[in-house]
Amino acid sequence: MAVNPQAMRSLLKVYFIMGSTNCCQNPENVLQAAIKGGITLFQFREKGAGCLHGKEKESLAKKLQAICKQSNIPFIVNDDIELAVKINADGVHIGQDDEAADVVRRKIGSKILGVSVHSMQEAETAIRQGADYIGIGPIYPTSTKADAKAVQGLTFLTELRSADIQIPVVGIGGITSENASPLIEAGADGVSVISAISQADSPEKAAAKLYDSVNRIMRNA
Ligand code: TZP
Ligand code: MG
Repeated sequence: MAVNPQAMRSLLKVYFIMGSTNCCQNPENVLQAAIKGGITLFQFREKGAGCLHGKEKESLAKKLQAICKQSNIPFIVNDDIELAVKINADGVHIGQDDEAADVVRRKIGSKILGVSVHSMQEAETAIRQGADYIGIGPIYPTSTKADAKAVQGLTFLTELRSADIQIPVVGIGGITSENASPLIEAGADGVSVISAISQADSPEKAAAKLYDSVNRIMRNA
């Protein structure tokens, strides 16, 4: 763990994830609007059919990183540890098919490390190996990730919190401002979304609505 858990929890509130293939408009404009709307963390996830590679990927990463920097929004890179280190990103997010979390931790030093997990055992391993937060999902049905695992609803999140696992947790998959509240009530520290913001007519309004729905529950907690 490299980041103070309380600071990590507030960064996870509205965690926007996106790459060029998720946007119907210019990704830079989408990110700028999302930041205006109140996102708290950003992950560059350049994946899927038609995604950018090599220099083009790096160039988009740097542009989005610069936008985040202007607003003090930490910039996380999905999977590509080499890119994250090269451009000095604020962190990386890895899945179970990537390198082990302890290997990644050694490569990135004190940068933020997020790990996707789908079971108690994966969660315990991620924690032991130095994750700052874990991502769980898909919570609801999603069409954004073709190879997403089975929808888990709130079952796994509830199991984690009942076992008194305190690591910062963010949910992912099919989350919108309409269905975000139960997740926070069940113990998630925030929501991560792709399409709810990237495909919205107004990414700014979509981000603001998500922020409101998360914050409303947190104030009552
Ligand atoms: N991992 C599990 S579901 C998912 C990822 C990356 C996609 C989430 O996208 P959306 O559009 O917010 O459902
Ligand atoms: Mg991955």
